[in-house]
Amino acid sequence: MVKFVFIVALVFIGNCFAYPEFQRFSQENSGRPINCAMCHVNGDGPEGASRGQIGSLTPVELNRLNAARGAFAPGMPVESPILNAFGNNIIRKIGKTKFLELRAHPEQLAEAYGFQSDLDEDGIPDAQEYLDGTNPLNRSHGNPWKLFVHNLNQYKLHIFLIILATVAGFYGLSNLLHGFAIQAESHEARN
Ligand SMILES: [Ca+2]
Repeated sequence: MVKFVFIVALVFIGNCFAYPEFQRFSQENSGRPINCAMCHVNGDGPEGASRGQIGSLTPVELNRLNAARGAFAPGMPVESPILNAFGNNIIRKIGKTKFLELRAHPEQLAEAYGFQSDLDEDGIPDAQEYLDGTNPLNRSHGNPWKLFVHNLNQYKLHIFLIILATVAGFYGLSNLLHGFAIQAESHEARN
């Protein structure tokens, strides 16, 4: 019996409450370890009494939780206190009904959510971060190449100015040295 409980506990450790399908998909698709913090406030999921978990909610927050749980259609105001900005956005955009349907097809969540929203403004859409297994709320967490390209685009004016200043610096220095050489030559010629 103890062994059985232990095995069951092992199976459920790391799963996010009732919807582990999305976590599992993101993890398998990306090869990265995903914890519940991709969509929830608390990295250990919503069950418990810590911050962002059901046991810690005030009556006002419980009302918000119930309202979010009843947001079956897309476009409803959703502010669940156990979900983070990405989690709330998912329910807001596609509605709870569609979300529950997608449990059987977690690979379709990105398409249903759309690729317009980029909550952490790192240039990688939230939906892509779900597929890549990176944190959609952490702008320094993303596919390194995509982050590099985004930063390059964002700072291209700075980079251009640095190159310009460097080239101008070398040009000025070589002209200065050239000027010294002419002066030295004419001084030698006079003597
Ligand atoms: Ca992003």
